[in-house]
Amino acid sequence: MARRKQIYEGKAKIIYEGPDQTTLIQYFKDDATAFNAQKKAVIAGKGVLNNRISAHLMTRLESIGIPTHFLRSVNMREQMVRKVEIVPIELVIRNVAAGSLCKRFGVNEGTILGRPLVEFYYKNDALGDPLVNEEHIITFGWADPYELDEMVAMSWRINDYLQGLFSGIGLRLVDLKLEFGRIWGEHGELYLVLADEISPDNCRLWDMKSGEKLDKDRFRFDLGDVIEGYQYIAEKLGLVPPGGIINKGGSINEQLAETLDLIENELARERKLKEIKPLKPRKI
Ligand code: ADP
Ligand code: AIR
Ligand code: ASP
Repeated sequence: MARRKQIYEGKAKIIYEGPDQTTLIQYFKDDATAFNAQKKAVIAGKGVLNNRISAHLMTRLESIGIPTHFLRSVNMREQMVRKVEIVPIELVIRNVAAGSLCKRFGVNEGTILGRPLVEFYYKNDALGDPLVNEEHIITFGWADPYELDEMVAMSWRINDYLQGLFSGIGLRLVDLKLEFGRIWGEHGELYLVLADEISPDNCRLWDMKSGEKLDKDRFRFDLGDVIEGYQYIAEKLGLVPPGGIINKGGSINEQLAETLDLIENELARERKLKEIKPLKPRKI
């Protein structure tokens, strides 16, 4: 097989060129980082689970009309996505107080927020992804007002839908981080799509009954059983059989992991991949 060109290596994923100019391959690594990469580890099997979870959630979001970059699963660690120009904003939407919100404002962890709280962070590792507001975003040209409105509207829908989806399987969606990207159509029209990933690396999920944390906070705060938390989420979503695909000690049942991707691709084929609803033309 011809060697693929690596375009970028990030903290959790590697991006390779795709089969054509408009696509990329996202490879999900087992690497985990936290606190702006000050804390690092390898969590065996994390990439496989995040690839599966993100493919599934993106597919579900497409089914309710949210345009995403996801095209199809390739293998247990890789998925084909549309190449986008990433909007350099990390949009965080919170339902329950946790993490940096508690630290910054002295709110008790677990406080239910009266309404989902949207925050923006400037995606810049060197600056530690600082919290910013709409004025910063517009003034510095990271996104225009129209794009910002569209991203916020999409985030509310995504959050509402995922909150319902997770509560149906006994999990509380505490918060999640979203990234969006731009694609230009044949006639120069702009499309905004959900990009990157949705996985326990970038959302918080607590068991509704026990309150147990199941996401990357297990790694951030040394709670132990990190992969077990991710696997539990995948199991609840029906993506891995009971007992999971990752055994104690981190060995992956590779055969099982590969066949699971075939199922996801059947789902992807059912979707009309080209159907992205055009946005209104931008005013220049
Ligand atoms: P980081 O860059 O923060 O270390 P990752 O390791 O997850 O993060 O690397 C994936 C990178 O690819 C991220 O910077 C993300 O913004 C970018 N990305 C995600 N989806 C796409 C896409 N469809 N097209 C182009 N870039 C993307
Ligand atoms: N997040 C933010 N930057 C990187 C990530 N992964 C996610 C966290 C959490 C939410 O955004 O995983 O789900 C809010 O994070 P914090 O640290 O601001 O409370
Ligand atoms: N992924 C980011 C980092 O490596 C933030 C985090 O998840 O805590 O620092």
